[in-house]
Amino acid sequence: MIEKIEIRIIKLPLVEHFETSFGRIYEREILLISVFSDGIIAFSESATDKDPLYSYENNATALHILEEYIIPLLFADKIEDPINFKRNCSFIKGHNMAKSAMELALWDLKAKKMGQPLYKIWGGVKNGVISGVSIGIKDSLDELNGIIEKRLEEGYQRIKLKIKPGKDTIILSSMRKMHAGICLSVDCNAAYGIEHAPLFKEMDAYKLLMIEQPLAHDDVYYHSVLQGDIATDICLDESITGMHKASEAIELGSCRVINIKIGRVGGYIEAKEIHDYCASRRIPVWCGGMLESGIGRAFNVALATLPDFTLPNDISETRRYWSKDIIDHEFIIRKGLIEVPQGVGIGVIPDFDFIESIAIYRKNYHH
Ligand code: OSB
Ligand code: MG
Repeated sequence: MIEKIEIRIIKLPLVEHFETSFGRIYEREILLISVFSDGIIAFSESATDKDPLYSYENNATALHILEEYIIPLLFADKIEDPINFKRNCSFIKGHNMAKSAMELALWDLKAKKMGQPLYKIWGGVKNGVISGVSIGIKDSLDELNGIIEKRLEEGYQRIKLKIKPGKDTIILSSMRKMHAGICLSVDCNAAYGIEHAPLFKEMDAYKLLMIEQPLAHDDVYYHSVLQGDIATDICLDESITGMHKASEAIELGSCRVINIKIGRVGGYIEAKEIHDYCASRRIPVWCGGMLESGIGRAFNVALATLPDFTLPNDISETRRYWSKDIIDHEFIIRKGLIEVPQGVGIGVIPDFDFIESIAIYRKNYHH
C-alpha cells in the first residue's frame, strides 16, 4: 500500500541554453515525484516546465491536478497498479503530463516490487537505443556548424535542427552544403501556417529525414493538406496527445512518422497503444524528449527499447544537458547507442542530497 508521496520542484541549469520557436531557456524547473510503499521508493518526473510554452500544462497545473485529484484518488481507492490508475483517472480531461508523472512512478514501483528492470516489464527488446540530438536555434551559422560537427564526432545518428520563420531555408541550405550526407531533420514546434506550404515544398530539396510539427500544436487537418503537397515525411509531436489523435492523423494522412512522448500522451499505457497501432500501420515511431533529468531520461530509454522505435530518438548523453545530473548514472553514447540500465525499476538512483540542495518546492502527502 502507498503510505506517502513526496513532490519536489527543482531548478536545474542547462549546460547550454536551448532555443525553440517558442522561446529560449537557460534552466529547467522539474517536478519530481517519490512514492513510498512497503519499504520501496519509486520515482518519476513530470514533462512539465515552469511555463506553458510547449503545451497548456506547466508545473503549477500539474501540481494542482496531482494535489486536488490524483493523490486523493490514489489514497481513497488504494490504487497501486498503473492500469487501475489510468482507468480511475480517466474522468479527468486532459492534463496528460500530470497523469503520466504519477503513472510512471507506479510503473517504477511495480517493476521494483517484481525485482525486474522496467523495460523488460514494458516488453522492451533492446540493450541500447538509437541516439539522436536536438539542436536549438543559434545566433549564427558558424556557431551552429561548430555544434553540428561536435555532435557528429560524439556519434549521434541523427541531427535535428530547430527552425522558425526567418531561420529556416537559409540555415538548411548552408548546413546541407557543409554536411551533405548526414541524417538531418527539422522541428518547427508549431511555428508555421498552411500558407507556408511553398516553403516546405522548397525543403524537399534538402532530403530531410522528416519535418516535425510544422503547423499548429493542436492541428491534424492542415497537416494532412501539407503532407499531400510535399515529398518529405511529416512527423507529428505536439498534435498527438493520445491514441485517438494518432489514429485521426494516420487515417487523414497528416503524417508518416510519430514522435511518442510519454508525458504528452498521458503515460506509458497510452504510449504503448500508439506504438502498437503505428506498428500495425507501418508507421515508424521514435521517442521524443523534453530536456529531462536523468529520472525522465531513464523512462524514455525504457520506452525506446520497444520494437517499433526504429528511428533515432531524442535521447542524448547526460553531458549534453547537465553538468551535474540528479542520478547516480551517466548516460553515454557508444557506437551511436545509449545503453539501457539493467537495475530494477528505472535502473538509476536519485541523488537526494543534490536534489534537496536545488529544490524550490517540496510537499509530502500521507495516506
Ligand atoms: O519539440 O521535441 C520537442 C525540448 C523541449 C520541448 C519540446 C521539444 C524539445 C526537444 C529536445 O526537441 C529533445 C531532448 O530532450 O533532447
Ligand atoms: Mg518536437
